[in-house]
Amino acid sequence: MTERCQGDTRPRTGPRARTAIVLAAAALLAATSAVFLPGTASAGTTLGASAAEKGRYFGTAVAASRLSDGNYTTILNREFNSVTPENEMKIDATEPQQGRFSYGAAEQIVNHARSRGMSVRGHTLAWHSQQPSWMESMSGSALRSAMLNHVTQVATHFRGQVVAWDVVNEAFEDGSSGARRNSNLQRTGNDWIEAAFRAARAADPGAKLCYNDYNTDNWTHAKTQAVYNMVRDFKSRGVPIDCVGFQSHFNNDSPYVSNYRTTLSSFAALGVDVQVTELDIQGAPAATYRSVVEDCLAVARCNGVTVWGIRDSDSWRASQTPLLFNSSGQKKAAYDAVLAALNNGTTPTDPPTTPPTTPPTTPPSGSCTATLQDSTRWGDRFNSQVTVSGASNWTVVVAVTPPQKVSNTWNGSPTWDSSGNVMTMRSNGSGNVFGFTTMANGTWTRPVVRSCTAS
Ligand code: 9MR
Repeated sequence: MTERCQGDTRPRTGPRARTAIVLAAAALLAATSAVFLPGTASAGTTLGASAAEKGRYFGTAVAASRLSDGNYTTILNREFNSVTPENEMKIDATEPQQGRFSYGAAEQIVNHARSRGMSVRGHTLAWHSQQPSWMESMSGSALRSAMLNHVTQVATHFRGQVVAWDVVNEAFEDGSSGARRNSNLQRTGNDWIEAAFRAARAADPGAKLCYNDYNTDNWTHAKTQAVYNMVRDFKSRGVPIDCVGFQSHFNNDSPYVSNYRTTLSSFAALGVDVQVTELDIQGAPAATYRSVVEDCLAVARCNGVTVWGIRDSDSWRASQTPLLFNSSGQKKAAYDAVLAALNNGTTPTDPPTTPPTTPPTTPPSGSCTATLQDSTRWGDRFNSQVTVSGASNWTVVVAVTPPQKVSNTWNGSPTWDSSGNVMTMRSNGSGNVFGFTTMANGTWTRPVVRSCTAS
């Protein structure tokens, strides 16, 4: 089904028109089910575009200091559609002195990402590590207040710009205890984690709020079970948690295990999204990278994968050469495996949903033509693809229906109006086809192309 921004496609009324509408609806169903078939979507050629076609993002950690490295930014801009500041949003970076906030390096990354249509994961608001010295030396109610103020200030500052926050990071012990990590934050009271989530929700109600940790990949491990029990408890008591991040730093001491998919799906079954947030694998074995991506694609609520750096030389574990690009920026075998996994990934089986219901509308004519096409659908979101003809330097305005939200875009540079419902997409040299993912939030109305103008 297509919707064009030129030509009269308004629905007619009356009995003949109703027959036409029934026939059109049947055609829509046929067309919609056709796009569900695995392999019918055109294969993407970059990690971000291929992940987006599966309704996911593919992200990387980014260091602000590397944005001046042309080799680095070329790969970043070409391959990724999500970024996580590697250190620039941590507590020591954003509040180096109590009450004095410093956002410059974080904003550099956020602006780089958002001006290119990439989404941003915020990392991290409350953590026992990388605390500024003033916080390290605090305790009790003063620390609790300082922590909550930090969460509030930082989440408010980046409100609307960060799609998901790692609200709390690494709050559980390693080993078999299943206990909370003994930290200055933990010693302020066991409810510090939920207090942080509530403060984050109040500060940025639109952001997804995640708990993030490492060594939580193996379903049988005590730490995994302890985090699972906390999330189940939070969900049962209405603590505002939306997602769980699995760092997934795999190495010989902490290897990938085949029950990883069980871990992801078990957490998802609690009613949270799951995300692979800091993936790197010692030696970058292609088969293991492929398995991780396949596991994510197999879980409907796994909405993205982030690798912890671009080139091996960018990694916090550079000597383990754990990433997808070598130190010269060339693609490794693991890159090919990930791309293949993204392109061959199957669409998860979700509850059946009804197709979009709005009849096509006639937008004002512009100096180019933009055709919107339905693409893959999931239980909570759907993709649309827009093909532009008549211009190479184009601007297309697309509107979604509240409470829908665009969560992801590819092959264009988007900006939004203040409501967040009207997206202006500009060509960015990636060709004349762009796409986006819409979170349905219960409304399956097809997005509307409002205009196409050439410049
Ligand atoms: O990659 C980060 C490295 O540059 C920092 O020196 C280090 C300091 O703690 O943090 C690294 O990122 C960590 C992330 O924030 C949380 N999970 C573990 C990551 C690797 O240590």
